[in-house]
Amino acid sequence: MSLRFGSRRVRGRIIWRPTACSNGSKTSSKVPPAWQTARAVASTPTAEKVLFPGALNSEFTNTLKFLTPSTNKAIPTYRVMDQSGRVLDKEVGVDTGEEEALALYKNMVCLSIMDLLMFEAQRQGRLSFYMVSAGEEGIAVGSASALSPADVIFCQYRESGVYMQRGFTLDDFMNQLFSNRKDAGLGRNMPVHYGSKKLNIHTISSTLATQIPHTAGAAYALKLQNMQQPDVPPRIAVCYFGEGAASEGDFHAALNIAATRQVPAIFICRNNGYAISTPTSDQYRGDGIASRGAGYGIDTLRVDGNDIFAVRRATKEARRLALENGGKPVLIEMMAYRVGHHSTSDDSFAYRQRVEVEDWKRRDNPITRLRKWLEGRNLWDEDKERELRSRQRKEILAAFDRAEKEKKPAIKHAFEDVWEHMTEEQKMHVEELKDILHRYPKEYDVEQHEGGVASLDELLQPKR
Ligand SMILES: Cc1ncc(C[n+]2csc(CCOP(=O)(O)OP(=O)(O)O)c2C)c(N)n1
Ligand SMILES: [Mg+2]
Repeated sequence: MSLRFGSRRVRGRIIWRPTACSNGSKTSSKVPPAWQTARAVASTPTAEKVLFPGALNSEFTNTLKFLTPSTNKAIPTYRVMDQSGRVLDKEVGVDTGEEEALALYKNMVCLSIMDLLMFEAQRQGRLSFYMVSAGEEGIAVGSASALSPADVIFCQYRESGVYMQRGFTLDDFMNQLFSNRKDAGLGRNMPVHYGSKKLNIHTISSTLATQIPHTAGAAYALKLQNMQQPDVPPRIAVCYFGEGAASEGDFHAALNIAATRQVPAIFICRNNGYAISTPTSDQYRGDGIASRGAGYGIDTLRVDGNDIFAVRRATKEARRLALENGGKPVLIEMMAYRVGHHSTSDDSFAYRQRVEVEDWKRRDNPITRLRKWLEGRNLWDEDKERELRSRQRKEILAAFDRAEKEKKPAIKHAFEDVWEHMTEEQKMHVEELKDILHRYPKEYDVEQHEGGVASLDELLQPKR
């Protein structure tokens, strides 16, 4: 059912309001939400509530009592199955078919094997950098499986499972990790900073939290597009970020504007307990990131990130809410301990005990939890597991070899796609680079780059 939007002009501003549903029923009889009426209210002398635009429906009280959040009960964590893979509410069950559950399981296993192999490859000096998602595979794979391929996604960096679930191939991963000529970014980004126009996933940026306001902006654009194209299925924007990134100002600005503009967006926070070496106890004093949603007037849920069925159902429901009445933002905090090091540049045992990590690994894991569920239905066994792992390993290593053998991108790409035409200053830089490469041939192996040094000459030729 799609909503059509009409508009009326109020004091020079256009206010969008729903006129009629496609099934013909009027929606204008509904009581408008408080934020729509806020600018008109005023307090009367006999009022029992503060009818002030800044604090709607606040009752007067003669009790002097500060809010003390530390005494509140913590926000609950939504689960569908327990640690043994048993479904908690048999009547509600899991809204995932057996084939689909098997596909999700295989993707999580593939991701975890790719992570292990790439981490090792970095240690061997064959890759410059890598980041694993160990323990957080269920969040990425599960949430991505609940979205529409047309939805627009912004990731942080620990969400390779989102790419995998959307169809990013092993070759796509490896070409980016090796920065070879087939890398869509032409070698201009660090490894793991994937992007895919085809899959509607924006390229990852190292600068923490910048993706959060980008999502709010994209969701606003989608809101307008959804209004203008009522016959096209509406889309949402989805943002992934860590609880550490939520300490940046960008997070607060983004959630606030998303709420005031009522944009169709899901903000998925992966709370894994650490921002590199900083534990959550040093990051905030409130009840996680979920408690902040209420402050912005945003529908919020906390979810067990080790439970892929809970992740999927929460994301599906969030998507439905995000498109309700023309759009609104939703915040989901997904809890899953970071069992791996932050990145290959980090040794987490310098700031946390080995036993802490081992405890978490033993306690819970999204892959073993789904495996238990599958085994409970005779859909999986040790032989299938061995066969899957051996096949995935071979496929990953084959893609790795192919990517490692590919030529590097042409050197000229380092200067392109910034200005439409080369600037005089850029031309000077190109000449300087050519000179250095010619003077120190033993220092720079330019032949591994497509076209060698000659590709730089193309930049200096006048464009026809
Ligand atoms: C603006 C900015 N500040 C600092 C950093 C360095 N940095 C990279 S990742 C990271 C921690 C982020 O933690 P979190 O958001 O919880 O994600 P996680 O790594 O736990 O998945 C920091 C501080 C950065 N990349 N950008
Ligand atoms: Mg974190």
